[in-house]
Amino acid sequence: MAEQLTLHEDPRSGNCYKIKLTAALLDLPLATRQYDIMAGDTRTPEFLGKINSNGRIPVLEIRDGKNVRFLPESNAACWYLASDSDLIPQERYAQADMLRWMFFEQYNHEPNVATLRFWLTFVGEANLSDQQRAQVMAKRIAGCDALSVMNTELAKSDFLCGDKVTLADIALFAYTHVAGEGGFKLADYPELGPWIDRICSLPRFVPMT
Ligand SMILES: N[C@@H](CCC(=O)N[C@@H](CS)C(=O)NCC(=O)O)C(=O)O
Repeated sequence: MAEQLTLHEDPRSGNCYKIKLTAALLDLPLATRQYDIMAGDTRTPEFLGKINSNGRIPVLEIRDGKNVRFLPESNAACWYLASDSDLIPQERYAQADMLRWMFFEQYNHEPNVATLRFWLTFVGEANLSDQQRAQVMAKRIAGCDALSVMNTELAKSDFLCGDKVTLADIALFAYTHVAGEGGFKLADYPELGPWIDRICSLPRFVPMT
């Protein structure tokens, strides 16, 4: 790629890590610019006006000469980096199946597993608002359901879409391997540990900082 790529990130975020892992596996150079989401760095007028009107990281900055574009949403950024690579299957059904897992990640997994990790590890249980506290049990149940679905499917194949790693695995690995930080017991899902080990063993794998 001729462009220069910069990830606007908070290193504690699994959504940002997905993009760093995708770039690393593909050996793509990726600069980073760091923000502290807990200090409101992504809610400034400058960030909202120029980088992401949705006030969130990750955002992939794609600079091609004078042309600069900002791409928010972790899975869209992973797709951008991985286009034409082996991380996206070419066959029509396989590609749609991979997208199915990426939508599952955003709807069933991340809002539960990642949110509980954020609340318990970074905000702290004692600092939760009453509204957040009231949601913990529902998010725990929904997060366990999502891990259970993955466990069922990973009993059938090494990776989520068959015998090769795809963006589906990267998207779901990001918050699954640190689900313990949200109070989830990974040992309850016996297929997840070996899957995590398979991803950690990939050439050029980088850990989450
Ligand atoms: N669906 C988005 C979620 C982005 C998101 O929730 N980002 C969080 C950090 S992981 C954030 O920037 N929070 C700061 C805020 O909401 O002010 C994605 O996959 O990129």
